[in-house]
Amino acid sequence: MKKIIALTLTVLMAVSVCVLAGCGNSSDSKAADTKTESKKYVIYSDNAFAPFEYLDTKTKKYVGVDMDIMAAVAKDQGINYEMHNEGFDASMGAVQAGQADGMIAGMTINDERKKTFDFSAPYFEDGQVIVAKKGTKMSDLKGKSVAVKNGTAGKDYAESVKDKYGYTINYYKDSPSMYQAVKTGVDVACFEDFSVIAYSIKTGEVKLVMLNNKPFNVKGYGFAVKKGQNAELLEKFDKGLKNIEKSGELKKILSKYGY
Ligand code: ASN
Repeated sequence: MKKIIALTLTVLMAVSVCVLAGCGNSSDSKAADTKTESKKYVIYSDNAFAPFEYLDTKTKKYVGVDMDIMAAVAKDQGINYEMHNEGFDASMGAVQAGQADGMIAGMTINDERKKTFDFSAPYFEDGQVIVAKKGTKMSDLKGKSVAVKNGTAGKDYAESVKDKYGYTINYYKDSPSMYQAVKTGVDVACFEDFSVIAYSIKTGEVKLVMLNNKPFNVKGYGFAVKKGQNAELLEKFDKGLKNIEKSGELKKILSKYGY
């Protein structure tokens, strides 16, 4: 009996070591496999951030400005890649953990992020706005809670002016969860990138209004890799971006989504 227990324990330990070490064909090993010539880069993105990346319910594929830019740059530079739309905070985590080689997710380039990421040249500019139900005033935020999305520039901004407006903060994993919290009255307002909420308001997807029409903290959006890693990929992205800017393709992509 003792022997059986010992054997079972040995097998279980071997299995868990294998799981921890990523034996077999785990996708984690893909990003680490940098040596091969035809390397397939693993790129992460947000999953509900229209018009930059969102699920096309008809084709069941992720579409949007970022998806098109990545495809166009990859075509121009011969970059072999696979896209994982896992959410914004998850993308930043995957890049930092080395599970992803890069991310394109309407990502705001700022000094804080430059400590841990290297960015491409900017391909778009945007800042944040406060979004609430029609009729809400800024003074209504006092003593209430607001919604932010984990890891975002909107979250950072909300935290920085929290005391000025006197609200508490609830954290959500994606933009639709934030909007829902505001619609149902769990939170009085949320913080979102101007172009993104403007797009969803225009399409009728979100029936909320902006409390400020001029976005705060307007900055560029860039493609990102982990600081000091994947310099070759970043260089290719920048070259490709320049080429699609010159050829007019970037303009075409942006105008396809209303810009
Ligand atoms: N602009 C947002 C940020 O950089 C990106 C996002 O929410 N997908 O924080």
